[in-house]
Amino acid sequence: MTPSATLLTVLALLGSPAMLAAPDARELPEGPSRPDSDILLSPPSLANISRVPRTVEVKLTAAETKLSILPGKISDVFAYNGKLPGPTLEVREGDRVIVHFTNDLPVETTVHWHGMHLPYESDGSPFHPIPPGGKRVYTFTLRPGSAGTYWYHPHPDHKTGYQIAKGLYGAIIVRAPDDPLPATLTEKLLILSDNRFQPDGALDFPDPHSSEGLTDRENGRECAVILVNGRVMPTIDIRPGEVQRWRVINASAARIFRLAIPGQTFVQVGTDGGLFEKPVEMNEILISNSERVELLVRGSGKPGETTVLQTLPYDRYVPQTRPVDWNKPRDVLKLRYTTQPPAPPVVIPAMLRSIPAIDTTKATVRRNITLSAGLINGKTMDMSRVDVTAKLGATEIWEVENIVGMDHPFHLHGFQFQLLDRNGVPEKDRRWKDSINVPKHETARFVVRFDNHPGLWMLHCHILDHEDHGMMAILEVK
Ligand SMILES: [Cu+2]
Repeated sequence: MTPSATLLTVLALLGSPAMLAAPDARELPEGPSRPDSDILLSPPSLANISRVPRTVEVKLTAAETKLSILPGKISDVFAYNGKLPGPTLEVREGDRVIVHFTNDLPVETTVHWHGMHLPYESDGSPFHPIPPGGKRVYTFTLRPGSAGTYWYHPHPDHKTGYQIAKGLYGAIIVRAPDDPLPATLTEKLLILSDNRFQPDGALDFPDPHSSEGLTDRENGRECAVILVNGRVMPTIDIRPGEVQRWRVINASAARIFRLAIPGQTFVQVGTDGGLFEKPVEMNEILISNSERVELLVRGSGKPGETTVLQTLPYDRYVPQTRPVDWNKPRDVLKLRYTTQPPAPPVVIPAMLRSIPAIDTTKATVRRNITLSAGLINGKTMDMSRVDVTAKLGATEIWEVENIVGMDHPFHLHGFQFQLLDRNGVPEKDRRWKDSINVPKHETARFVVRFDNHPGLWMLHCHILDHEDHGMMAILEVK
């Protein structure tokens, strides 16, 4: 493609040339009088203690602590290294990662590296619980092409939802040596979640037999207070004309976010397993539980104006337990346009990278995975039962069918896959995914290659209450 063709495509995506802009290479200075208590803060990065080249060695401890989530209130939480969200694991393709994990919680836990292609022993699945006071070393190497946004969270049997709700979740950012997006773009990490509080600030977990508890069991624990990086309604400053790169993670137990900024579009550039081949302009972004998206957000407002990032109504529910206010948009964060002069234009490449197709003609097995109310293929999870056996090296096509009237976000551990079609309608673009929403009464088909890493891998619904009640099965690759 010629350079002018590239530029034209970008203009078509992003609007008029005047609206294309990037910030200065440096972070914008904070004004001395600005109250920054409501500014979106990124979690700190984990410190690398290794001196070996291409090795990232970090220490991670889960422990009870007290933190303020609601302004003026203190909550008893679980936190990684005392932070909520936990510190970000920032690594590069090709790096060897060594995590020295300590469980200082009063309960058993694990750390699952969501979306990572890694050895079975380092997956942090329920097969490798760490008792209170216990330690475990997780090791894995990031393969070429894996740059993207991932996350880590506990995955103990039956207790994942509780431990994530208590505060255990953090981001993983894998960087590429040849990232095609301009390095000058201001990058923001947005870890979306929600929670429920008692008047004194304590986290609220209802009696499972109460009506609220039974609704949580059905819908998943969807909560009224929406959090971004553990804070309520933070502010992102954006310079008029600036283009920011947002990495967004849905870490909530059950809330599906349908993100929109009134009157403007996003340019989506990536998802679970990294960048798309080509940017796609989107009016809104649906991000189900455990999915990630990478977005370019353009500062299209005037100096001094504000707007909001919203989550629009999305009906994932059965009618009986649909929340009364489900059809109301909710504000997620405030976007505030600075009074600086407009940022100079920036060009976004029309082609981001090439994603090699998994060859579907090599598929030797076709499987049907049926999702129903709390069940996968009609069964609840049994740790001593292997549900699906796949040959190491095999290419398989999986058809995941949701036969009930509620959405179920489906996640496969250990292996990124490529979605082929939904309800028989082919996917237009090739993308690496580890989690997909399967809406009520819909079917999604994907191709996956079990190219490496024999072992026992989980496949499950990522509504955490469903998962914890057994909506999970075991794949053995051998
Ligand atoms: Cu489910």
